[in-house]
Amino acid sequence: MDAYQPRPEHRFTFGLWTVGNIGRDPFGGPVRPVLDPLNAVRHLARLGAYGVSLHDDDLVPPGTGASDRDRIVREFRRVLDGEGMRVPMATVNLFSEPGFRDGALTSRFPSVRSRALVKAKAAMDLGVELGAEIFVLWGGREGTDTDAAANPGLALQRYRDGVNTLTRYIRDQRYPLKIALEAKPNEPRGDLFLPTTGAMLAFIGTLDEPALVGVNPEIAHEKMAGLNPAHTIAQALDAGKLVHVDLNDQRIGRFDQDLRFGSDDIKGAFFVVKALEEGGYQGPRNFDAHAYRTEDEEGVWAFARGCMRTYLVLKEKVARMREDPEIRGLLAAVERDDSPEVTPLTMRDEELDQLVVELLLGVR
Ligand code: GCO
Ligand code: MN
Ligand code: MN
Repeated sequence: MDAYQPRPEHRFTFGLWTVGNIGRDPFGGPVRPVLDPLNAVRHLARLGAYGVSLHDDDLVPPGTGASDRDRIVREFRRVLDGEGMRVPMATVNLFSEPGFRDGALTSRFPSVRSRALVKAKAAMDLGVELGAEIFVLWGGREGTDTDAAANPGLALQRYRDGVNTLTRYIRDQRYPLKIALEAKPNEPRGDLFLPTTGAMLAFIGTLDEPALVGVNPEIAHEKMAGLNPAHTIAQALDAGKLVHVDLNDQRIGRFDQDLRFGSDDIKGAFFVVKALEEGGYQGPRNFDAHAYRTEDEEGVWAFARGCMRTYLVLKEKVARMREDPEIRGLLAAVERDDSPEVTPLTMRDEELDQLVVELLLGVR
């Protein structure tokens, strides 16, 4: 059997919006046809995924009436069950509607804030109906393009009120949900509020129900902010707040590329997998990325296979790093901190790093 064949126990999930990405960008329209969510589920099941994640609008197009909504959800559940697929995470699109263009939960207009809460609650209902236990909140429009008319302090109070209302709803409905806050430094706004996972972790401490709220770090977003995603993951785990993770890749200094996991920075991806696997993370390994705009549907499935395979290859490398006698020896020397010396005499980082590089290059 192929050692890198994904299986449901690996808990790989894909956003419906990822494999369903139609290749639109700010300079060009769609290049791929719309992918039916039912086909996405069937295909991903065949590739060995555990499930899918979704925005409310990915499954139920905006403007759908109540009876059509119920029919769509019923049909989706039937196909999920038939394929043995799960929906561990649901989220809400609070960024596409024109009314959200200057913020949703943080909008200066009470009517927009109420609309955002109504939409978020309906997305929670949908998620719970599909078995989700994680509700991601990504505030794509919660930010500014200019600070001339902005009041970032007030915006944060509104953000807090919004999340507090949603945790109250979770309690009232007795939903088994946890909210996972996802940070991003910018795009689509010039600046987004709470731009890093670290900022989100601090914000959680100010909420009414911190126990119901954790984080969903995205690799690309941390890299956009110039940060080390493996360290972010370690911090979230240390805080007991790593509820979910969005895996992808990103070249520093670019727009939000949402590249196939490990396609750019293999060493960075390796340390991300190491942080997750050795840090005891139990949640879904969610891919939030999309195929290059050059690709047709075949390319989309090649992209999805690639994300999972690379994760499994790197997971094996993590195990090999743990077992490698030479690496172990060097690590043991470095990690011995009972030395009476004030400063250790040798670090051995050059040797150790070269061994890791050779492991990743496949010559060890
Ligand atoms: C992005 C975001 C989104 C969110 C998703 C969940 O592309 O910048 O990461 O993909 O993760 O919308 O709310
Ligand atoms: Mn994301
Ligand atoms: Mn992203």
